[in-house]
Amino acid sequence: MKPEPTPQPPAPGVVRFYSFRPEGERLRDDVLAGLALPKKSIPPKYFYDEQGCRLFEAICELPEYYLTRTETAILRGNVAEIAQFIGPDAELIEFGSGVQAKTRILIQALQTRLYVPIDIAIDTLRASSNELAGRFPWLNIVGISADYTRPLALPEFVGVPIRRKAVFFPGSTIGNFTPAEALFFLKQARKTAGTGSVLLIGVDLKKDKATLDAAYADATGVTARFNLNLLHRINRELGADFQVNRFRHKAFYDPVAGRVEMHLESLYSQIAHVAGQRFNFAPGETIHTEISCKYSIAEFQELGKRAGFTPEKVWTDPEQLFSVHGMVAA
Ligand code: AVI
Repeated sequence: MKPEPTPQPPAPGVVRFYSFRPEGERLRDDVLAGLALPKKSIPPKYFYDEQGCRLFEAICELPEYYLTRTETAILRGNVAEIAQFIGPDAELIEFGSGVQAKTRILIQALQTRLYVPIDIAIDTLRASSNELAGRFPWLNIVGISADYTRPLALPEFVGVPIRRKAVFFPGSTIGNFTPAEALFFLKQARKTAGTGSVLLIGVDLKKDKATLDAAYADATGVTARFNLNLLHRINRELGADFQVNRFRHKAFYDPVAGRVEMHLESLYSQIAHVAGQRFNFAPGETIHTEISCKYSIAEFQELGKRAGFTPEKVWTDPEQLFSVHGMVAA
């Protein structure tokens, strides 16, 4: 679907929103289809209701979850070079914008005039866009509430001088796709942004199992609450009757596959009803809720090339925990 062309973005300080949520989000269909599979699974995009967004923000502050603070430090420490790589007068498009904390670093350095955040979680999108509008009075913001895992045509804007589009996809959210889905997503992003546009993307690096296991199963149980909140959400929104305390959070790094897997494990033999359908669970049976793929720098550059990008820059931290890639759409 293509939104109505917008001849003028809103005046700076005013946030305009488009919402594609009704078409984009299909919780009921996806949950029923996922639970009917021989290996039950639910897409991770459904973690992010209001409570899920709050829990994810809490995860980002955890000592074990090194991803957020490391990526933020990489962006801060290299911001001048990153701004040079992106160039002046870029339209900044952000996929999965969330709380937009890292974006502030870029907007400040680039003096961005047009920012287009895209996120499925409309409440977070609204709150953080309004906050950003107050912070950067010169900034035009057009928020788009949409499922960006599906093809999306962005509105074209006139009235703000734009030399190129810059797609920002931080947080290693790309890791929540399988490599095949990631390739598809990158091809889409390349098409959306067009030839000559740039991609700035945060990618978590492969590392030892102990660090990754701890990052996804923290000592205080915040990640467990984040995972289990999915069942609460399904109970609330689909009138389901999951007994949430009869499931447990399970997360582990598989070094062969190069990915973390997150599951909800049934502790007993039990039954749950969702939207009038009945689902049986054996003890130890799991609902697979997320993958978080980890890449070496070379592996991710290869993926970028296959999607039509030329890898130009990579910024990392001294411990080589995380990478930020700068690529140009060929
Ligand atoms: C959003 N995404 C990149 C997070 C990750 O690390 O895969 C989601 C997450 N799941 C558990 N902890 C964090």
